[in-house]
Amino acid sequence: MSYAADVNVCLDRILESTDLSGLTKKDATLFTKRLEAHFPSLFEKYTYVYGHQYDCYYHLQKLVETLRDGIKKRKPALKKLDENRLKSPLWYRDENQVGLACYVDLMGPTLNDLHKRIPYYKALGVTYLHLMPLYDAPAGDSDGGYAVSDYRKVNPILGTTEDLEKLADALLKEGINLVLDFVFNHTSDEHRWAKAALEGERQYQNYYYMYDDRTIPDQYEQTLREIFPQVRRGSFTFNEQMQKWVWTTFNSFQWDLNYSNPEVFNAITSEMLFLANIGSAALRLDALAFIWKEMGTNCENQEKAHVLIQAFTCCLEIAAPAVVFKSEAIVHPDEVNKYIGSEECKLSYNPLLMALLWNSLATRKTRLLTRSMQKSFPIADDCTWVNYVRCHDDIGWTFDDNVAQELGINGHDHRFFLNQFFTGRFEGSFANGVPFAENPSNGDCRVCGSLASLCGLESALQNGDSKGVEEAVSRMLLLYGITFSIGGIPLLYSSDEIAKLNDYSYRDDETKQHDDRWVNRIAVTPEDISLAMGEVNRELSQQEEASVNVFNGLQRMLEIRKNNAVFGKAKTFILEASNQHCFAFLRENEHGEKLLVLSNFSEYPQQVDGEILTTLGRNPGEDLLSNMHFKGDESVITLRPFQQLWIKGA
Ligand code: OTU
Repeated sequence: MSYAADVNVCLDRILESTDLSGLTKKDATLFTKRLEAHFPSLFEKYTYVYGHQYDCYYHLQKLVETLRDGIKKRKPALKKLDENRLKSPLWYRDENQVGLACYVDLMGPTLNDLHKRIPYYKALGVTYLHLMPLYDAPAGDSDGGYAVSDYRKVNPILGTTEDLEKLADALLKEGINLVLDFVFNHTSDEHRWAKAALEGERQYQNYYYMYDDRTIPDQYEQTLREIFPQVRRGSFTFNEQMQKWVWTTFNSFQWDLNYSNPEVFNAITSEMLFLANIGSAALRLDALAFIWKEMGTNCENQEKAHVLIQAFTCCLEIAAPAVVFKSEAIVHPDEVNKYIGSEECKLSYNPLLMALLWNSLATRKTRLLTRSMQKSFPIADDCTWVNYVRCHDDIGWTFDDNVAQELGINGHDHRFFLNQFFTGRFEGSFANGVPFAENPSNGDCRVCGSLASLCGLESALQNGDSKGVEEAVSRMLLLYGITFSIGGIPLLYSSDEIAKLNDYSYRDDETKQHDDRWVNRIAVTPEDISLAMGEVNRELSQQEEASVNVFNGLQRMLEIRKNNAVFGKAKTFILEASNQHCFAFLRENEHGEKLLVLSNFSEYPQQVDGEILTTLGRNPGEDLLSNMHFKGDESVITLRPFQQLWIKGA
């Protein structure tokens, strides 16, 4: 019997014994149709990972029931959205898209308060709102919400699940998509599965990785990387109550889920569909690189991690096709790209661009940025980057050492330099960053800090250096300007859009002081918002003025982006700028529209050979940012310090 026939027989059998009587006739038809289309692929992935287990088909049957329940609970409005998205699936490549990531408590403080912030989101043109993890979590330290105790319950401090659904509806009416975290590599040690495990229930102990002694943990640890070495060495935590070692890649209270157990896959799928059914347009796959463990490897980016994510994608396609995955793989660039694809994650953070934008600010050079983007920026046409400059985490220097080597840069030494530079230890540095996760064994570290503080605003204000303030503002606009124009969804990180400085108050908070990432998790108050929206009529301080200038600058650029299709579905070609301080790329869409972006990363004027204008064809047009016109016969183009040009072909 052929393989295809096998799958069909399997589906027929499953359907025979699946009760669809709880579904409306329409839903039952829809469900069967979608299963016919996507079950073969789901079957292939699922049996690839679990096929050797005697009860694989039992779990597959259960999974189909979970998907059925997902469809059953999906609201009519979301089913309508499914239909529309299936008709025009590439919404995320639109020039209209602008993202914002924020913490509910730091901008609310509750979900209900966020309704009042919608005008602010609209002023920035936000269409994609990522609310940082808002689920029930342990009191005190919960890794900023990334230790989830209940996926179906909103943290009571922030509101209720009904509040969240109401907000999702209100946002959708304003054309803003809600994006939620799917923290599926681990749960908190207070999740009901963990609690049952603590009570000694074998079934739930098998939801996690648990060992009676150090034999196996020691073997694994020979090849594992330590993620938070400043708080806890190694990747396992001894639990007194169970007398077992538990796998905890991150903090001791975050227990890694055991995906070699199909029951875990099914259970978490049910949680995932709950989040999809709240009305989220995209799910951020937190720490997805870690979900599969393989002895003798670093247990990151394993093949079966990919297969599992593909299986989850099949589940979405069957039960909630409007929802797409966003990959959060902050790993080697080649590995980042492997998560991107229509069968896996349609969206992905772009950590390489992020890290190298900072690198170019520090070195004033663009060779590594140019070479790396030439190699890694191209991805499938039906997928997109989410381009960001800062986020709630630290900055890790995730460039490819081989690419650096080709340019004569030693990766290890260069990372050391970048850490020194951004923590302000390097003489002449403008940055006020804070070291994070310093590894006592090898001296490795990463860097935290707000956009403004890392761009030099903090030190310039302290020194009363107005030129420094101006430069800091220009740096911020330069970095964001590239994320707005290079191709993908630009993602603002809330509080950076108004250039807020590092917030050191976490050092007085016992639950936060050990985790320096809190320095860049900063409140945006109603006063900040009034200031940004131009509602404050008094003389502004130097800092307030910088804040307004950044906000206005970003707003203007985003407006231009929205009004020019070439920022949306268009190819990106990374060019050689003929000046080591400048970065250049060309966008071109299927209608022949072109845009040439030129950026100067140094504090001195720089010239680029006018030849580059020929990439725009015969009639180079005007710079959309300054309205300066180009004839095309210019022998050089001069850029002011930190200037960026968006030259649109005529
Ligand atoms: C993510 O980051 C979150 O963004 C963090 O805030 C969480 O603490 C963590 O997961 C655990 O939930 O190690 O330093 O891609 O770089 O997933 C941040 C690999 C992290 C990791 C990333 C992780």
